[in-house]
Amino acid sequence: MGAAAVAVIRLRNPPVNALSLTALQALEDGLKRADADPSVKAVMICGENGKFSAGADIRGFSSPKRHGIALGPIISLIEKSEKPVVAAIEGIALGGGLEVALGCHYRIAHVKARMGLPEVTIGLLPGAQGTQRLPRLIGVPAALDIITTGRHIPATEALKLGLVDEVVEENTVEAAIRLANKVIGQPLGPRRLSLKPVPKLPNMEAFLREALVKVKKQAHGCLAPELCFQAVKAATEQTFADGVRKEQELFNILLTSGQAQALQYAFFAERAVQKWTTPSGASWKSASPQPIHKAAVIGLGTMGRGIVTSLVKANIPVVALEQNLEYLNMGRKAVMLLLEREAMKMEQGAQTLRFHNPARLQFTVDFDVLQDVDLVIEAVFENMALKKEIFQKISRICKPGAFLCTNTSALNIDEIASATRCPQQVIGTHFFSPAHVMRLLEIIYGLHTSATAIATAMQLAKALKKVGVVVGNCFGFVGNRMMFPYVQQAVFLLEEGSRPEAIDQVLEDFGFKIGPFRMSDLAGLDVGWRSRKGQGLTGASLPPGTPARQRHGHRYSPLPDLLCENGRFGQKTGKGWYQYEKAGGRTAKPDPWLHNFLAQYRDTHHIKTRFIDQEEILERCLFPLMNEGFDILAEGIASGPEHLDVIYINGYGWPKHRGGPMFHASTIGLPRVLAKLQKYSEAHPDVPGLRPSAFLKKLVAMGNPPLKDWMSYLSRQSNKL
Ligand code: 3H9
Repeated sequence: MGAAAVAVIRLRNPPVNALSLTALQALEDGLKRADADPSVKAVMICGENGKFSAGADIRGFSSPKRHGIALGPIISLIEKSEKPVVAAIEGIALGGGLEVALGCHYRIAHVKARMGLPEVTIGLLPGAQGTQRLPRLIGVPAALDIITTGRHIPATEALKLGLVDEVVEENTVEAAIRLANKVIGQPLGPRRLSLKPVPKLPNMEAFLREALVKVKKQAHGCLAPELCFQAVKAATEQTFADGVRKEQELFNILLTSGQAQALQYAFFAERAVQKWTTPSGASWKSASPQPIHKAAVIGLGTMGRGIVTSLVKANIPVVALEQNLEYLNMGRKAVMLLLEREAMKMEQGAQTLRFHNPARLQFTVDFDVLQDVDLVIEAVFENMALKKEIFQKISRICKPGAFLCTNTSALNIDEIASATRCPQQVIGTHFFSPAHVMRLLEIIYGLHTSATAIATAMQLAKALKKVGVVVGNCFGFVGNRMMFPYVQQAVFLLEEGSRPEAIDQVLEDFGFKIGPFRMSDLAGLDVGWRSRKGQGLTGASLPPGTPARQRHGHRYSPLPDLLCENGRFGQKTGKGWYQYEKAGGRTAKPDPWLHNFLAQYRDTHHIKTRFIDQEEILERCLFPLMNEGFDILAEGIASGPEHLDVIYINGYGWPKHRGGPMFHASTIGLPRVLAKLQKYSEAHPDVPGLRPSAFLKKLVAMGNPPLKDWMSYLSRQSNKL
């Protein structure tokens, strides 16, 4: 605390000044001392290290000695102070941090500061009176938006909304002290938000009704947004004190809902995967990334276009290369369109100029232009021979030390690297479509990939505002490998009597943004068909006499192949597992043709149709996906269950409030997952994906340990070998 008329209280708990029990205690002590000291005429609260505060300590919510709830009374204490209290917001003021600032009588923010109430994203609501103060300060529509989305508000927007009183470009703390000195002696009543009425709207009821519909629609089964809504609604109907009681009641429901645990697990999982390691001992600790001053993308199909857009948005100069002028011009047009759309979404429309700067985005058909780039991302279609040809070429042309990345969803990184003179520079970077939107980047190291290449790819992910997850090299890597048995089961369920719309509905009710059949129609059935033809599972290379529903002694469903033979490729042809209004249409409608086709198919193959209930649909689809995950962990393809979960949440539309497939398995309980897999496997002995993983069995035998301990059982096992 300073000796002058203005007492300074500095929140200090590195790295983000989270409001731990100790930090809260220090805040309370500081306030009481300032109050008791007659020489103190005003108080200024700021954060250490250029950050106000990231809010309550999230780890505290899962500890048995939960303390977060104590923040509310401290904020009341701030507001009740007879001496003016000014918040100096630098860096971030999030969650409980912003709630502290809302308790202050004045708020000054640095122009680069960001504010928000992101509790909803970790399954909670602002539980320190924020749902009652914010609507009083900025009105119900803006408060509802901030609280139900959790988005971060830049200081300039905060000023427009009236969330802060002033924005400064220079020293925020000094400006706050100046303001504190200025307001000494002025009446504080009008500055106490709890005493203000919530600004009225002419049509409040109708507004709230519509807002609720919107909030529910976007929640996909997540509870927190709706309860955030209820808390704000309470502010419009009740006194401040009653509203606070309602807020606490709703907060406690969320805290014990299970969804908050899942979302908080996902928050920490996303951070844990940044600390990557490989079985050979390479790790984030010892490896340093190389700077990427210039990158190149080869192939301007759907993936390449998205990747170029992503690089330009990250302000990395890019060379975009195609095999001929016709494809180049098509690619250029598409990229420009994407960039214009992105520029419109961004704050400053002027960004467009930067996108069009030819020195930063160059289109070419000349491989020699790649001589000076630091990193190349090859994004041609999935064909090993073509990829090898390209890698051989670029390893000759690019400067030594350039990183050679391949965007593949399944192909062997080592085989691609074998075509080069520098396999240590080769790495897989699996983007997800649309690549400028989807957050996941699966980063695949091969046998020879250097630790520097991995660190550089991780750094690239960060620059592109994506989550990089480092995984080993196997067919389909982590994401698609776990997806195969899921999709396979969905099709088997159709054979046995279900319908695409029934299966999609169950998985969408579970929380997936889109069910497997709608997804397949969107992605195009022809993609998998081409791959299966390549693998000799269907088409001309299938040996004569192969049974229709069996391959290599295992159950196989030819249904997707038959749909393709009928020209049903999904949305692009207007027909797939569903029918659409036209080719390229997006509204899926159940198709009587398909139902009829399925009935005939079952007759032909003497399959007795049976009713399949929701529980079986869910378990048959999800349990084999998790089962594959246990195999992946046992093989060392990923270094922990968090990796699989981060991949599924960010790349496959897995509902975040269910924490990811491995977290979900842990909440169901591994003994139950195992028992169900055993049951289904006995009923379908010809389906290897249903056979329980040895690692899953081991974990059950070891007494179903918590997820954070799973990997220790694996290392003990391998140590013994
Ligand atoms: C709340 O406030 C409830 C209230 O309403 C009151 C209820 C009564 N707690 O992300 P980073 C750690 S709920 C504990 O890598 P960045 C993080 O794990 C809270 N730890 O950096 C990491 O640790 P490590 C509402 C936290 O610069 C390190 O700090 N607030 C917390 O990319 C650095 O983090 C939120 O939801 C925390 N609150 O991003 C804000 N925050 O180094 C959550 C961070 O060991 N936080 N850590 O891996 C964020 O959104 C980002 O961390 C932030 C910084 C934007 C702050």
